Amino acid sequence: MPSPSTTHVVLIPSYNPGPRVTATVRAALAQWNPVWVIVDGSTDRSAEALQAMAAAEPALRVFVLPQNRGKGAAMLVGLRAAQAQGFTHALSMDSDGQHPAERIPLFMQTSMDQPAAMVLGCPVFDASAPGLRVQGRKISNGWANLETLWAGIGDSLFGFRVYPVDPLIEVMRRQRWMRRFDFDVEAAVRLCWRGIRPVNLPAPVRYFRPEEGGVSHFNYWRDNALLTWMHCRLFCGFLVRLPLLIARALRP
Ligand SMILES: Nc1nc2c(ncn2[C@@H]2O[C@H](COP(=O)(O)OP(=O)(O)O)[C@@H](O)[C@H]2O)c(=O)[nH]1
Ligand SMILES: [Mg+2]
Repeated sequence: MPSPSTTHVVLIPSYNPGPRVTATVRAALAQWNPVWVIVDGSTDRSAEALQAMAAAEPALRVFVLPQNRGKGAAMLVGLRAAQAQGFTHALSMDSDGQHPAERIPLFMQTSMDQPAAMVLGCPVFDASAPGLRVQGRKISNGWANLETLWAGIGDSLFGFRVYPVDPLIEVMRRQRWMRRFDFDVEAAVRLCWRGIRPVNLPAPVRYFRPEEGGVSHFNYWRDNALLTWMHCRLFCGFLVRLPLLIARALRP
C-alpha cells in the first residue's frame, strides 16, 4: 500500500458506474493513498460493494449521497471534505475504468512540484474512441481556449486532473452551475481566469464497449445543450474579463 499523503487525495465521483468500478478503485488504491469515492445516488448496488471494500481497506473512504446530483456536485462534496481534512490538492478520476490509474503518481508529483498550477490530462485516444466524441471535443476546446485567451488548456473536457482545492471550491461556491457534466470545462476555464496555470500531461483513455462493461451517462442532446449553455455563460464572463486577460497575456 502506498504511504498516505496528507496533501493530495484521489477523488472518484461515481454514478451507476458498471462492473468496472471495483477494479478501477483497486487500481487507484495500488497507486495512491488516500482514495475517496463519492457514490452519487447510485441504484446499482455499487455503494454496498465499495463500502465492503472500504471496511477492509483503510486507504479507501466511501461517501454515499442519497440522491443523484451530478458529477460536479459529487466532486464538491469530496472537495469540501478534503479541505476540512487539510488536503490542498485533489486528483479527479472517472469511476468506470476509462482513466489511467498508473499515471496517478506522475500527475501528483507534477502537482507537488508546481502546487500553484492545475495538472490537466490530455487524452490520448486509441481505436476504441468514438469519432463523434473525439471530434466533438474540439468544439469545446476551441471555445475554452478563446475564453481564456489561449492560456494553455490542452483539453477542456477530460476529467483526469489535479486541482488545487481552495480555489476550486471558491469558484464553485460563487455560482450554482458546474454541478453536472459542465464541471470539467467550467473548472478549467474559471481557474484559468483566477490565474491558476494549466500544466498538460498526456493520459491514455479507453472507451469500453457495453459487452466489456462500458457505461456512459453522457446524453448527446441533453449534455451538449448543457455544454452550449455553459459556453454562453463563459463567453459572457470572458467579455467582462477581457481587459484583465489581455493585460495578463501581454505581461512579460
Ligand atoms: N457523481 C457523479 N458522477 C458522475 C455522474 N455522471 C458521470 N459521473 C462521473 O463522470 C465520469 C464520466 O461519466 P461517463 O458517464 O462515464 O461519461 P463519458 O465517459 O464521458 O462517456 C464517470 O465515470 C463518473 O465517474 C453523476 O451523475 N454523478
Ligand atoms: Mg466514462
